[in-house]
Amino acid sequence: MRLVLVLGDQLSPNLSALRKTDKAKDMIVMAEVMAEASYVPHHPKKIAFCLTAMRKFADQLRQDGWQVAYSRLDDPDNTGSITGELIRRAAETNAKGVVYTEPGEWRLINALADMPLRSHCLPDDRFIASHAEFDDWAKDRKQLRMEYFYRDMRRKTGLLMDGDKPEGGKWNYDHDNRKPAPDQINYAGPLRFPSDNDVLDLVEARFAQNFGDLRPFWFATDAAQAQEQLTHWLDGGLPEFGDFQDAMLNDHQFLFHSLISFYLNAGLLDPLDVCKQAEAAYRAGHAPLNAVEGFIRQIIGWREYVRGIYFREGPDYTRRNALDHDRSLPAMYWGGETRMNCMAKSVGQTQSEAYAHHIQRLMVTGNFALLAGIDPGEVHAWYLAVYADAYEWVEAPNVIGMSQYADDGIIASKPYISSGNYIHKMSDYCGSCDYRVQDKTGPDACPFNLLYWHFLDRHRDRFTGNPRMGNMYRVWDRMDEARRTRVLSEAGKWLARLDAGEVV
Ligand code: FAD
Ligand code: DLZ
Ligand code: SF4
Repeated sequence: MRLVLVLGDQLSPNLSALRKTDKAKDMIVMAEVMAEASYVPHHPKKIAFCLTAMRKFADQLRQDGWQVAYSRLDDPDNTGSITGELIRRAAETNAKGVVYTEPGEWRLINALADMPLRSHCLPDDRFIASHAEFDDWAKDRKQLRMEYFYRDMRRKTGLLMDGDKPEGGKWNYDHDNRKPAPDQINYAGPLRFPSDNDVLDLVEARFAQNFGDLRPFWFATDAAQAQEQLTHWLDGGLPEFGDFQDAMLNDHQFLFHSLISFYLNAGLLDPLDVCKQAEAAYRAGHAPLNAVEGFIRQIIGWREYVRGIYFREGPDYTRRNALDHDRSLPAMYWGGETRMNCMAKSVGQTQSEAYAHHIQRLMVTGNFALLAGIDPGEVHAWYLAVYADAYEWVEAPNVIGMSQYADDGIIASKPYISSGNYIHKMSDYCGSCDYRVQDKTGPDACPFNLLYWHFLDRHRDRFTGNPRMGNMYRVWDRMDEARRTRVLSEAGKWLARLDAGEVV
């Protein structure tokens, strides 16, 4: 008899470890453990989601005829870690060894490899590209641009292909996207599902100090519910997803986003199947090509690409800090007061929902951290904790690479920075902010306006030769010297007030 480990983000009936073992002989081990629930202070909704979905999946496996040894977080014999639970179960059953599917974090990959039990690690093949395929694509390339990888994934899957040509003649329709928010939103947002109150009580008792609201809990927690959410969104959200993908509104947290990343990453939805359903909506004339191509690109392009980078770059990736940023993460990231409405709104919905959409993560909280020079390791730990879809394989490349440029440009060809103008264009945040987005200097100047130039000035040596940034430096250099001095001095003073813990 062998043990078969199933982790909290491996809740897929077609998991390689389940395919390669025998329900008549082998025994599944699933374990709620403090080590996983506390390696960062996860948002309570994230913990509740994971534990509820694990319990339901264990029930489903039992119904399918598997023997499941399931440890609950409050079981008195619980050793507190995945490896501890495997060792305990092996001693109880005399198992010959452990079979598992590769975890999504180096931390756990290394812990399992060091375990004093015979073990067999199988590839996680719930992705379109294997590690070998990605590495093969990446080798000998000077730049690892997602767009080219994505085209290969389109060819490989046949999604939105017209023979060997891209559907509609172009690979990428982003040009038609990125519109500011519409006046009216005719999509009600994600479905809300009933919660497991035993799990909520457990999480409340143990993780009351963690940042984030546990209740109301509304996530899907099994594959059928996740599919319900997907169908609901394909019907109501997909048609306008492309147009308004980058928009942000005070009163609409979800806009036209799919809210399926939690479910995809936990294994409740299969990425290829999701994309096929989106393509079918396009072929049936229900959704336009720019929306469907944009959505499919996020999944078979970005999602696969960041995974490839995480595994290719190795365990030290999360410690990179190419720009030597060392400011501590300000209290406003943990709900502390701020006069910046865009930050307050993005952090506020993170606190209530364990969710913010891509542009809030990239161009508000991420942009601010980069401009203010916050330690990328602290930024990474924050994102890993507060979002219910965060596992290191997908979170770290997005934060360390795309958002903080801490990997020195492996993912981003230039830093994702902007002044307040971009946020103003894409949202209605500035209208209800204490700062004035039009003001470039002065007591009410938008901090993004000041910090944008401060960032460019302090990293001049590194970025001045970047062809995509030449324009920014030319604009800066054309300003008269007195103005430049004033901007830098006000930015420095603003940062000093931030460091002093003032409400800024
Ligand atoms: P939609 O906007 O509806 O997009 C559809 C799907 O595309 C998502 O569900 C997701 O699976 C995929 N996707 C889109 N963009 C990306 C991307 N850049 N990388 C990987 N997949 C993508 N995504 C996570 O799943 N986990 C994270 O921890 C995470 N951290 C992020 C941190 C930063 C700084 C940034 C900029 C992005 C991060 N993302 C992360 C990517 C993206 O923000 C989320 O996938 C998306 O907001 C999830 O919401 P949704 O399901 O409504 O997505
Ligand atoms: C995120 C998470 C949490 C909160 N709790 C558990 C748990 O108790 N047991 C478990 O098996 N997995 C949990 N997870 C998911 C793991 O952290 C995840 O499998 C690894 O980080 C690898 O991606
Ligand atoms: Fe954010 Fe500046 Fe707009 Fe205020 S004015 S919401 S700080 S971009």
